[in-house]
Amino acid sequence: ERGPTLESTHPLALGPVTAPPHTVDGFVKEFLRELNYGQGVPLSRSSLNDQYMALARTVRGYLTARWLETATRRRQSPHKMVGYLSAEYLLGRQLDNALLATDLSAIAEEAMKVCGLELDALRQAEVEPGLGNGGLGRLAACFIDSLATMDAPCVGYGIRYEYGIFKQTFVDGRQVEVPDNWLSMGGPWEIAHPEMEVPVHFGGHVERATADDGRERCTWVPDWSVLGIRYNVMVPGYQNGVVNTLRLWRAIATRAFDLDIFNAGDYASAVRSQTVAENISKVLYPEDSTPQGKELRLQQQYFFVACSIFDFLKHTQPTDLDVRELPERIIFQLNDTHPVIGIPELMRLLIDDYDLTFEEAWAITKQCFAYTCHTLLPEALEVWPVSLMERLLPRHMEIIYQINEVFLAEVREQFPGDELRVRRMSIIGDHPERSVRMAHLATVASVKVNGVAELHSQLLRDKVLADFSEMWPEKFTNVTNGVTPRRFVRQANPFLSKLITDTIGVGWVANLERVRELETYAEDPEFRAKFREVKAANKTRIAAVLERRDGILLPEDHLLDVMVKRLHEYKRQMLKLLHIVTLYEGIISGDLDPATVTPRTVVFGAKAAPGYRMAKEIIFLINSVASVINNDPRVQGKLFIAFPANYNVTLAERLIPAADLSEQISLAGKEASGTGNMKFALNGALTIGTDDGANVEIRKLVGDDNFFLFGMTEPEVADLQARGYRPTEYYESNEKLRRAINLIDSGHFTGGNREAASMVIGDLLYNDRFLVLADYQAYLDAQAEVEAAYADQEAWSRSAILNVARTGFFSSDRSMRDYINRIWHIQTGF
Ligand code: 4GP
Repeated sequence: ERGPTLESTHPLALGPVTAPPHTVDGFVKEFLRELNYGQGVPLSRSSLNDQYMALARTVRGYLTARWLETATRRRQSPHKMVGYLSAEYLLGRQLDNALLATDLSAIAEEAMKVCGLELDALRQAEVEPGLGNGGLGRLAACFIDSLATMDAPCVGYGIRYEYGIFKQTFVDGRQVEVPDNWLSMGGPWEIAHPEMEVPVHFGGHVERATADDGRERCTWVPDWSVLGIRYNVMVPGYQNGVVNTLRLWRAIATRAFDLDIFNAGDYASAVRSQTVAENISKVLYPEDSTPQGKELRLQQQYFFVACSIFDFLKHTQPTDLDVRELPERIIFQLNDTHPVIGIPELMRLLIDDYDLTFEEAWAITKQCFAYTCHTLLPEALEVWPVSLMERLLPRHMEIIYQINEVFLAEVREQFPGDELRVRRMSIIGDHPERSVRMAHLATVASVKVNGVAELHSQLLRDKVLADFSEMWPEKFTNVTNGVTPRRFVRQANPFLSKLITDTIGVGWVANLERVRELETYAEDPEFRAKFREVKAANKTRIAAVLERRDGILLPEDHLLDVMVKRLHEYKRQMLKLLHIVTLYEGIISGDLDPATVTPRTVVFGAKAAPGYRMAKEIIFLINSVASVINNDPRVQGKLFIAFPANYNVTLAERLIPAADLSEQISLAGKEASGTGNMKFALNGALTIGTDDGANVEIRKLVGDDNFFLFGMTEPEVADLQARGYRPTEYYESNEKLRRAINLIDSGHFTGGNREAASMVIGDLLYNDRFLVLADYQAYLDAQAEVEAAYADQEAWSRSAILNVARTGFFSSDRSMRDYINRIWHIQTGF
């Protein structure tokens, strides 16, 4: 970064000061200093929040020294870097991760003891920054963790939402959303730079004039603006001394803007304009996989990419940067279509500010972006009405038209006479209204387009973006998702981590493929016994967490069957619920001898988008079924359902290590990848799953014997739908299914109120877009296999160990290596 140059020759002015000493004494001193001078309280009068803030700041101090070093080193030797553009980062708690990265956990624990405090209590005081919805946001957080661990030059760019993903509560079994004011207690992990403001403009019109050289020049005359304020969050690598940056933008009103109105004497309006500006970074849209096309959302998207690109060009690069060299300096990775407006933004800057021709700018821009798609649902591909785009970003709309013109000329040249194809591929769609198809724009402008699991990438090529892959086959590639082993094994599962380290040494944390060395231990009865002890300890731990957090009393010694993910019809929580109701109905009707039933606790965790009616009805139904089953003495000791509210990263970290069975039961061809599936397997749960997303790769790696596969394949699904799917046929021909559905429909779970489940049941019987009924019997059969397998604990443990040993592939370090080698072509470790 450029900043003022100081003349001082004092050695401390020249470079970063060294980190405080890695000793208990050193840590205590730093901690007390933060408490006294930072929080302004003596230890004896400090609150829990004071102590947490001081502890966080202490750890941040250790990070800062490394952060400055990393930045200095990168500045001295500028190489091509990655700008990871993502509207979401679902970070989870920071403290533990920072302690692990700096190898300070033991020291901090000791130091807190010296101060009469308990590290664990302070850990609990942290509010997790939920700046994301689900898979896509959590993936971004895993990726930046891995990039730091690999010492890769990367800045993550995003939005500093004042309110993250809502807090879910249940009132009479129904989801009620509460705002997530995560910053209310102070944000110790960020460093604000209010002086680094970036102007971002909206609205207005475009003026054109012919310059002396005969070329037309455009000037965008916007009619309102906001400022982007920079917040830096440190992203530590794992015990390698590297700290990268996550740069989040907050919107505030421009001072000039306020002043004009204020001078005109309208104080109220001046304040109102401030509100309009600040709304932009106020709240995360709580949609997952389904964009809802709100104007504020487009404002957010443009706001953060405009800030980020400006920041890169004006602050990260040397002043004499020749923009023609941009492709050697930067690759912007588009995390889904949310940041795609960055493409016309870079074009605009190159043409209007750097005075390049359209052709020159296009040649550069096309080398500076790569696009990751995260979906297969056609309705999830973002489109923006042309009318909105023209009103909010008139210059960008013109540029998009120009890009489209050049692109469609290319299509016509390659496929002469095929106007249908031209219409299909156009960046501008006509139905139901004229709109910009962001996925098309992204594909046209990117060096590479990738899906997030093999099957997903294949379906992108064959279906969603088939015309594009025909035109540019080499543009399409796959990078299978991954998860960070630091957070999701090392931190989340200390018992398993210790067992692994005791067995194969420490190297696995930064080189997860090494867990393969555990494979031979699957045959060792002593190791298996230890492995079971780990699982049991994790179950005890989650029981304590759920009791404290939700007042839920988990039964002991049950098979722990877990389905945690966003609530979506395609993910088929209803299939899981039908299985539960079938077991229950079997027992109470006397058809099923309870003695033959494996005692099972099913844990659900799921938020529904607040506007997603059906998803909210399903949540209500799950809660209704849970309250009846949990209170019915006939199934006591056999069946229990827990649905803790507000599933988040923190809960995931406790729950996943305890699970025996991982539910990954989406309709084949709908789940792009899934990443929860990877976390479960790595923590020794067995998967019951369809041939969908990354399940396919998990099964290939762990082996058929260690995975419960069921359900239709994607081609079978397509075939059934083409033939005409009639769910009632399944209802009529399958007695168990009929009885389960009838029991729900009778009002048994809803206090006799039949209406209460009618929306869900009606949809299952007469629509069932995601073929729940068609896969029901196969799912029951697979669950019977689960029970049989679980009865042999030795064999089960063997399979669970093999799941851990064979899934090292799913480290996000490997995903990052794939991006680096095949998409970004950047160097690490310089
Ligand atoms: C999710 C996909 O649904 C999930 O399959 C995938 O694993 C994840 O992205 C990361 O690639 N999509 C979203 C979203 O979270 O908001 O579209």
